[in-house]
Amino acid sequence: MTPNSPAAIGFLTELRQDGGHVPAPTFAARASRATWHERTADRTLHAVLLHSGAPDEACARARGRTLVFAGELYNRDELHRLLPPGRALPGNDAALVIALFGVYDLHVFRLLNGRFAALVTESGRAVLATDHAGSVPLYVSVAPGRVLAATEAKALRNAPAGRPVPARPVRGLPGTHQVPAGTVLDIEVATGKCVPHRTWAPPLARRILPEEEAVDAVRRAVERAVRTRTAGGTPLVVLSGGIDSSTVAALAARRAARPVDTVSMGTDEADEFPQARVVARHVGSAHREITVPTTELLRRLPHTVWAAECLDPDIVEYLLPLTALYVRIGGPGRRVLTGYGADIPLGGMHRENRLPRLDTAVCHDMETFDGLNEMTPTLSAVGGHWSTHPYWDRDVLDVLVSLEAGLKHRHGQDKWVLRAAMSDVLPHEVVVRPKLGVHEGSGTSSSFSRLLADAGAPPDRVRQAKRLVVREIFDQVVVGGRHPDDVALDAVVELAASRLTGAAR
Ligand code: IOT
Ligand code: MG
Ligand code: MG
Repeated sequence: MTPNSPAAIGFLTELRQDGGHVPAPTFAARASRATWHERTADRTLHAVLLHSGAPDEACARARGRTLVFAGELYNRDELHRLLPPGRALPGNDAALVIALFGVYDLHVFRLLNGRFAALVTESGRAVLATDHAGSVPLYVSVAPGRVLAATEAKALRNAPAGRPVPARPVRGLPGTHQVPAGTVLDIEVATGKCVPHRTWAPPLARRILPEEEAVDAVRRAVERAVRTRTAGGTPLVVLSGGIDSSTVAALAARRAARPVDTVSMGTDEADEFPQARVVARHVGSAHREITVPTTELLRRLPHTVWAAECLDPDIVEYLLPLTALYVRIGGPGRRVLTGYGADIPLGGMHRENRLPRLDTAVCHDMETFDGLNEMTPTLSAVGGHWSTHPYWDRDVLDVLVSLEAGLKHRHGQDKWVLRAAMSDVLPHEVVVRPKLGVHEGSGTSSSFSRLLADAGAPPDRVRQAKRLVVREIFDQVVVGGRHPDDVALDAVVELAASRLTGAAR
């Protein structure tokens, strides 16, 4: 396994009682592929692994059980302590999980802090699991005697229609469902009967802490999340110069023997280059600036929807500049750290200083993130890179969500607790810099709006037009399996605009 990415970053698995074979899958993630085939008395397991050089390390067998594991763990040390004393420590995450499955059965997934999707199979049974945040999306199609699962919905587009399961249906793919975040599905293969178990839920209660204790808890949790994500290899931090990504860059730089790498994207219309430069200089990173022309940025819309399999136009606007950046990084596969997701538990998007509204926003966002796929590793994998998000580490998220709102907005500042935690690490101007969303700092929202306005979308219906564009692209690249380079974006935009003009009349 390279320190830059986990053994596998995605998979398709087909488990059957009667042989059969996997329909050749389509994936957006760019990685080497390996197939894995296993036949036992009562089943066949066929897997296609998206891997980074050592596919065998993504599969493990023990006591008649097989595990296929895409992603990585961030609490290995804690998990090692659960193994019987004297036992040799498992050499990889798959071996560790299967060893603990032997002890805890499906409850092992309550113990993991990680970024993963997994399948465990044993006689008559398939167990599918997502991490707490569903950050590696997992889709499933179940019929009696057959369970198909994949980390991209489009990989299941040729699956025979499956039966309903207690999970979210995927638009346009009958019988394909997305396994919820923080969930294990325990499936009886013969009947297709499927029982869900929640392994994580966002905290609903709020903790009252003295300022210092809260600041200290946040600092320690984020530090640990950055440390467990940067073991080996030089990380590359996607840096805007805002408090979230600057924190990640600074903490990564503090523990690294060599300077870390940072990269900042902008367009010909807008950038945050001066802000990012201040941070890069301060942390001593090898820094790069990448300017993406707006025409190229907008051309990446189909790639964004292809990678994230997301239907939400706001989320697509956040992910579009990042996708454009990931495909431009080039070179060998990198381990990318982001500050993505910090604004969700801290209420950073809401520019809201009234505490009830702030907590309402946090509750809403923590109830609705599932299925948006904004954390998916496929986004960076279209450029051949592995990405990971320290703020959505399970322990960081538990700390951040549960702080009472008055610690998130305090002394007239948003995200106060995080800013205070960084006050002795980052320059003052960075600590107090007001929030700017990636969709604003890159001019993405405005250029996407202009694209629709130019096509004739009524000014008050631009958001609806964006929704239609995203939906149409989804239907082409996910449901239809088309490559994003083959999407006629102009035609899609015109169609969306004309539908709304027609409706307005
Ligand atoms: P923002 O917080 O500005 O950016 C998210 C991350 O993207 C940053 O931490 C940084 O790592 C990277 N990034 C941003 N701008 C640049 C840039 N110019 N160059 C390089 N890297 C950059 C939207 C937002 O405001 O992004 N994301 C929010 C909210 C998500 C809402 N989701 C939800 N409600 N389910 C976030 O929390 O990240
Ligand atoms: Mg942010
Ligand atoms: Mg920002």
